[in-house]
Amino acid sequence: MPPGLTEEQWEVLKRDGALYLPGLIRGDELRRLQESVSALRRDLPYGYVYGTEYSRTTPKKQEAAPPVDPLQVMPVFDSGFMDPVFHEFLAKPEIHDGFERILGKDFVLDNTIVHTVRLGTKRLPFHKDAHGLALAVVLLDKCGWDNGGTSFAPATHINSPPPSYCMEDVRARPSAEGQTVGAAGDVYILCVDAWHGRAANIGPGDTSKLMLHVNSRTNFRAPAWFRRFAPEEVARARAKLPPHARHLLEWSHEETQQRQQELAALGAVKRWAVNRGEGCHSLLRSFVHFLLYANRRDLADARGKTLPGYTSAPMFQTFSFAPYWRALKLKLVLRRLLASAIYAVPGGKALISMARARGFAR
Ligand SMILES: O=C(O)CCC(=O)C(=O)O
Repeated sequence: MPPGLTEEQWEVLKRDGALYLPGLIRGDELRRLQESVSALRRDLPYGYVYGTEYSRTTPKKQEAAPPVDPLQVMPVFDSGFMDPVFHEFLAKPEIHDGFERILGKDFVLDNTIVHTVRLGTKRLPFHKDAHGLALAVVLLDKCGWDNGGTSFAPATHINSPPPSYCMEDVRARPSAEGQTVGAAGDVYILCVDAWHGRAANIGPGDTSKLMLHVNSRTNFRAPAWFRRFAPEEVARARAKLPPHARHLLEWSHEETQQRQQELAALGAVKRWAVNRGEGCHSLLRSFVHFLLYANRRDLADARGKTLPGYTSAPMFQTFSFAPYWRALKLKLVLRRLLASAIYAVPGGKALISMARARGFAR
C-alpha cells in the first residue's frame, strides 16, 4: 500500500481527533469531482429525504426544496454507487491510512454522502456518533468560517462523555472550536467520537461537502449498501478500487451471521456496552464501553475478531477514567436524569415537549 500520513500528521490526528489535509485533491481530479457533483445535482437537485438513510430504509428522492433547517442538507446517499469518482477518495493513501489509524485495519464503508448546507442554515448541535466510526470531509466548494462546515471540539475524542452532559448548550459555539474551512479539494479526517456538529451557514452562499463515513466491522451490523445494491453492482464498484481499499466494499451474508453469533456470545454487560453503530447518548453505556473496550493492546489489528472500534491502541495507552468524569457538569447530569425519569412516566413525553416549547428545558 502507498505511504499515507506522516508521523507528524498522525500526531495531530491523535491529539486533536481531527486532521486538515489542504489541497489533497486538486487539478484534473478536482475538476472531475466537481463535474460529477454537478451531474448528481442535475438528477437529484434536492437530494434524498433526510432521515430515510439513517432509519436504514431505501432513500426516497426529495421532490422539492425542503425547509432550511439544520437537518435538511439535501443528502445524496451512496453517491459512490452512482459515480465511482465518489468512492475513489476512500483509497487515497492519506485518507485510507487516517481511517486505519483511528479504527484499525478492520473497517468497511458506511456511506459516501454529498450534501449541501444552504445559506441561512443554523448550527447542528454538538454530538458524538457511535464509537468505531470515522469520517473524511472533502470540501466541494470554498468554505469559510460559519459557512456550513463540520464543526468539532478538538481533543474531545478520548475519554469524553456525550456533550449534552458537559455543555450547557450543545447548539452554542464552545470556547475552542474547529471548523472544516478551506478551499475546494481540501480534506479533513475526523474521529467522530469527538464532539462535533455543523457550523451555521451565514454566507456568502450554499456550500457542499462529500462525507466519507467508515465503520468498524465490529459494529456488528451489515452496512446499508449491502442490502441496497445487488452483489454484481457491489462487485463492480469494488473492482474499481485499488487492491488496498477493496475491503471497504466486502461484506457477505456469512459475515452478518458470524457477527450476530459473536454478539450473542458476549456476556450481558459487554453486549450492552459494545458498539452497534448507533449514536452515543448514554453516559453510563459510553463509560462502560471505554472501560471494557479501550486501551487493549490486542486491538492493534481487529481483522476477523470480535472487537470494538478504536483499534489504534496508542490512542488509549494513557487511558485513565478521571477525564471522563471531570468533563461532566453535575447540574446537566441531574437535569438529564430528571428528564429521563419524567419521560418514562405516562404523559411525561408531552410534558417535556411543553417545557421545551416554553423554554424551561432543552
Ligand atoms: O453535516 C456536517 O457537517 C456534520 C455531520 C455530522 O455531524 C455527522 O455526520 O455526524
